[in-house]
Amino acid sequence: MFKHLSIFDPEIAKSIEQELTRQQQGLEMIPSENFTSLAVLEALGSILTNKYSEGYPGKRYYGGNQYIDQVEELAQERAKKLFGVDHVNVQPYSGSPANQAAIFAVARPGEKIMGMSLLFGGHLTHGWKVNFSGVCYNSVQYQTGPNGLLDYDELEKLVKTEKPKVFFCGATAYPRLYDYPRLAKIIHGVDGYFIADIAHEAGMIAAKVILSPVGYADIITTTTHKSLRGPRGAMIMCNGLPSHPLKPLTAEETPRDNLPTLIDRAVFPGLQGGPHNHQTAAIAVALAEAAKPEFKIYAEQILKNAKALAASLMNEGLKLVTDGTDNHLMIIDLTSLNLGGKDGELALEQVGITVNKNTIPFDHRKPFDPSGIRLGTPALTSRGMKEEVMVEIGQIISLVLKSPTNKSTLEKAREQVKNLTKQYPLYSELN
Ligand code: DSN
Repeated sequence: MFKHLSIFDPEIAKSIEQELTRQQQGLEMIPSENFTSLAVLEALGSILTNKYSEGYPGKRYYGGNQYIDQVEELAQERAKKLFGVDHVNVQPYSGSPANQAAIFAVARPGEKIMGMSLLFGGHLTHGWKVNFSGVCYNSVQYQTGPNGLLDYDELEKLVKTEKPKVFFCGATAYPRLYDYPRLAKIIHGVDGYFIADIAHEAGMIAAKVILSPVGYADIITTTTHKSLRGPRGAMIMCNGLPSHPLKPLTAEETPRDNLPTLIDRAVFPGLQGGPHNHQTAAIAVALAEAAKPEFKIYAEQILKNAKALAASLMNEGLKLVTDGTDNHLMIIDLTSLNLGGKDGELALEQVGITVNKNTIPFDHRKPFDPSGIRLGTPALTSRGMKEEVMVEIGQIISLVLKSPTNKSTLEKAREQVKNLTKQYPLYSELN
């Protein structure tokens, strides 16, 4: 697979080759993972990694950036068109730095931020106590109701009482869609900034198969490597036009009218140094792919597959948090199987199905061995799998979770997984 690497560093080459085989011969069901195209991989592995370019197109602190400017401008323009926003910053190294920059753009350390608790499906960077967002800011966390659903009336009461400067919606483990218009009304009612973190749903939003927060949220953050199917990376989007990103606002310029400038300044020089230009190029390629009609079909199929998988798991008698899904992911509640998430994850891994253990709402177990399993369909859909395969996978998962130590069940399941992966080959060009 590698002409140079296998000679210079056979150990690393071997690990990459082993990981390729693992991806090819298993079912990748972690809902935040996906398989990029070879075009994205080529841009990511390019010589653009060699260049420093602190600043923004046309305003760099280093010489020799004429081609880097072209790349970054293409990425910006493609993202603006795809998501229908006025301004995009494509430089955040990944989702966590993007969220850090989004908060830093509008709130000073010590000010109040609000986000969904990690234990209820929220993200670390939305104010969790050990993360910078919970340590450096005054964080108030919200949670779902006992049924796993957001209770918008309760949320409204909490926002009115707490009056956060920044409110995050978006999660890593919430299987339903968000009511962005209602959230905007609630948060703007207390003059807060509404940040929508669409990392998980970005592909479906880009393809316009689910509601977009554009026009409701003040700031939108996203990673680029989940359902959007690009390289690891992130973007921050908003409306309005930047003045000069590297100069402070004048006394007449209000923050709310200058979000593009504040965001750009928060990313660089606020938090980051030189952008990762190889990553920016790969993001640009992924954005071009996401603008194609085929991508809309892909995004629709992710949702159809998730519905089919959820129905299959429930038909087999498994309990799902919120009893189903509206997006690309679902969480199996293992409580009635008398099985922990850690052992469930391990049993599935043994048969070639990769998922992750996850807390369920009001979980009585510890986060490192919680009561749930989180799984989703973006990566399987990239392999071309459709609803009938999801039904079969749901049956396999159910059998394994019901008999996680039964050797013959596991062997049979491993065979079925192998057969499926042979029918839907992945990255054959790389072998
Ligand atoms: N780690 C990501 C996920 O798995 O959802 C979120 O950042």
